[in-house]
Amino acid sequence: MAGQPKPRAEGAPVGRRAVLGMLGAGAAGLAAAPYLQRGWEGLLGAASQVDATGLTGLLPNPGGFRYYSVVGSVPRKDETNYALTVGGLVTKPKTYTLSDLRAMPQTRVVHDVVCTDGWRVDKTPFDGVKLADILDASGVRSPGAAVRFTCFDGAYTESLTLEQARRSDILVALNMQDKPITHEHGGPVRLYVAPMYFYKSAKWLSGISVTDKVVPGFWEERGYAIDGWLDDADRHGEAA
Ligand SMILES: Nc1nc2c(c(=O)[nH]1)N[C@H]1C(S)=C(S)[C@@H](COP(=O)(O)O)O[C@H]1N2
Ligand SMILES: [Mo]
Repeated sequence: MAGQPKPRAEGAPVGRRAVLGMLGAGAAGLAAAPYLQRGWEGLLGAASQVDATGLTGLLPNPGGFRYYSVVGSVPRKDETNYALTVGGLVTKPKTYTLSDLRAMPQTRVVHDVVCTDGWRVDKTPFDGVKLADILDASGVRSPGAAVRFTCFDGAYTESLTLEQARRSDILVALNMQDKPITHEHGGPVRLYVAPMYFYKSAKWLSGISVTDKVVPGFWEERGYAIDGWLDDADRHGEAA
């Protein structure tokens, strides 16, 4: 004879098994939604976006980052196949491999990472090549006034004015927290725009194109501000 399921007392703590079940169901429910499909970070990325309990924050998720992607899967790139193309309104279009970028002078920027969703990671070190150096190497030509970034996820885009792009706290970043940027964080190469909200920092960077005016990026076409300045940013100077 089948026993009656026992009603759970109101306010009783949700068991560990139930929490794991919810996380599993949440991740499975995201099958058609944007998330990364591989690895622990990918699973956390998926779970954290459907987790109303906040309990994914208790799983080992070092440093408090959330993992975002607007597409379901992104090709992996490494030293054998990574390429960054620089073109548009420049005199010398160029393509950089990962080792080309590693051989250039490296700059370190330490700043707080802040997402518009409300999470932040204070004093995060990034290292890489100054975007300004890459623009100088290709020579911006008239009427170049803005920079557009594309990503090898095939969907995300970002943009900056040329004046912003020449700041010394904006990097074509290779390292984050003193380690090569992982695939989940947009590696091997992502943009890091220290004085602005993290949505400006395009992951999986594949292209830099100088344009005559600012072309709104992925989120900016969906309502985000084109200028993503953080509250403490010195808008005309350098790193705050
Ligand atoms: N290609 C790409 N870049 C992106 C995004 C994205 O979905 N795709 N999300 C942006 C947003 S909103 C944030 S907060 C950060 C998240 O970076 P993380 O996944 O390394 O934490 O990446 C930004 N760059
Ligand atoms: Mo974000």
